[in-house]
Amino acid sequence: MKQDQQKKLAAEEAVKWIKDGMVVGLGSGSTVNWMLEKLGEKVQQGLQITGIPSSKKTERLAKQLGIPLTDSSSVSRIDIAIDGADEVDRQFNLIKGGGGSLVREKIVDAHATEFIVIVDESKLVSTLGKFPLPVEVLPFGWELTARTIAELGCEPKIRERNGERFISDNGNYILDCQFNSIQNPQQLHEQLKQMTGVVETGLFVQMADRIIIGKEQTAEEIV
Ligand code: ABF
Repeated sequence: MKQDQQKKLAAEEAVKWIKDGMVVGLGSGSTVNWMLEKLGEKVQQGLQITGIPSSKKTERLAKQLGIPLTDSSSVSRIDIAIDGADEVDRQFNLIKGGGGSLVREKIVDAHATEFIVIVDESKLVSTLGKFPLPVEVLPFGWELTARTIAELGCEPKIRERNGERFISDNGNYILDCQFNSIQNPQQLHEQLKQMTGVVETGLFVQMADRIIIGKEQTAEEIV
């Protein structure tokens, strides 16, 4: 399948940036899963790294693949983080959080010396916002928080999975906020972050150092 092949190409290109001795932030999502497969092969061939998973799903898969792991409390640095995204623009802004792990992803990605994003070409957009922006909120008073967020011009929807309310790895809820077109990602992020009850937004504003896009036959960096 074309999209899967593109994800695989981007993922395998990103693994080339991982060197012996590195502490590696491991993102989440299907593109990252391809990266973990490749990284697992390199570890079997002798690559010495330590991974920090940004979600319980990633932790389970990394363990199955024999990737040595540690947790965030026992490292003083993250050399490189590799993560997926739901939308990327050419100004290196991202929407993330479709998988529900945006808070831990942002912690890992923000503290990495080098943050590399891997996506298939369907994720590249001229303006962020077609993908509903995930916002992690505290459960207490979430309806009031949602009402305040709606005043910014969206209709927040509480995320559910299999008819149940989605609970993040941090025990919070996620509101998916359809803005359609986000003209100023930094401003919107700041407006949301200062709202009582908001934990974090899925806007990763100019955090990425490299964005690798999987195409038909190759993987290319946005420049
Ligand atoms: C994760 O990767 C999430 O932030 C984002 O939603 C997801 C993208 O999923 P996929 O790689 O499966 O398209 O980092």
